[in-house]
Amino acid sequence: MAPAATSKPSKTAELPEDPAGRARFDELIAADQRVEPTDWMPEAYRKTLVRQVSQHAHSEIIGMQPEGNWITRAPSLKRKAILMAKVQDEAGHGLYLYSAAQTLGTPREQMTEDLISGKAKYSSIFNYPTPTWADMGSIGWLVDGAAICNQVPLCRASYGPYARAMVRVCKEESFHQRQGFEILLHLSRGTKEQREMAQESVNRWYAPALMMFGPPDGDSPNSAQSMAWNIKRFSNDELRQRFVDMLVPQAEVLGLTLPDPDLKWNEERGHYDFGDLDWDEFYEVLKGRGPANAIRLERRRTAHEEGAWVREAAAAYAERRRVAAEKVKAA
Ligand code: FAQ
Repeated sequence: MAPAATSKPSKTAELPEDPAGRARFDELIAADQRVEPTDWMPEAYRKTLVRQVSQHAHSEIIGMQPEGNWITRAPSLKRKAILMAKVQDEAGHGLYLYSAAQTLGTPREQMTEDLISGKAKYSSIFNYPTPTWADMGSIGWLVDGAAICNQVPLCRASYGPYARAMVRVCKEESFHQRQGFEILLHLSRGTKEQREMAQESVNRWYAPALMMFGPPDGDSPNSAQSMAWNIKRFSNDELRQRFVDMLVPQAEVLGLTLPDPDLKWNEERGHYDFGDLDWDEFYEVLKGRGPANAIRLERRRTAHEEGAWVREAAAAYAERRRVAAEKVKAA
């Protein structure tokens, strides 16, 4: 079908090469400075950012579900209030990130459509179920912990709106990680059943949390270019190693075991060695065949449909204000 006569060209359509803009972009990257939305940027840079930032936003939004599942069942009023605040924070992170992605010219509606149609990716970790309260501890300690490791370097990402969003997100994730650690500490110092519940949960979340950093460097098609553009500052394996090194002493404080028989200090490397991960499982989850992929997407679709009236009401209100403001101007 021919496009409607009124349809505007997409803002993301290929921009013509601009030699002066290109030179300025190269200078900014070489000087490790920030690229801003009004700067000329290569289409491939824009596309990479839209890909990463929108996936990141989707992860925050889908990431509300595994914990949202426990809000009505939290073991005390205090725990419930903390969990609600945490889940709301994740919604906020999603919104900052969608806003950052929108500055690259991709409409929010498009990103939402890509998510609910199953076209877009979001973090593999949110396709695992949360059958026990201890999972709230593991998500905070391991999932937010991995998110912080990954995101602190992103505060220095070359694209300004993404980097600035990350600063606030990291502050909040840091609180999230501590509350998860505290839940596990409480359980591990509790009854035998509580200790067992904490250990069983860590056993399930440990390997998927390590996979959050993405495939091994040799199988990571995007890393080299993203690092050359100062979007990523460390490779997937470097960050994974940093995370494992951080977890081991924390697990000792918790009195819990990390489920990896190959985990051992390597004096020569000055790092912990750790066992291979099941990358077949990772790719299955990416293909939509993880334990909770279908449930997560179905829930998101339903929430989107049920929220249609809110979007319509907000748009109608904005239109009313616009008309009123125009009347005042004309008077
Ligand atoms: N899950 O070439 P690479 C959070 C894909 S937020 C799914 O290495 P790249 C907060 C990747 O997209 C967690 N897909 O890719 C929270 C690519 O596919 P594509 C989210 C993955 O971009 C806590 C392909 O594999 N954080 O947890 C994953 O250089 C608690 C090849 O990979 C971010 O998004 C994965 N784990 O590096 C919320 C951080 N890994 O796109 C609620 C920002 C890789 O070519 C509760 N993102 N893939 O089709 C990044 O740092 C990067 O994008 C990586 C992947 C490191 C995730």
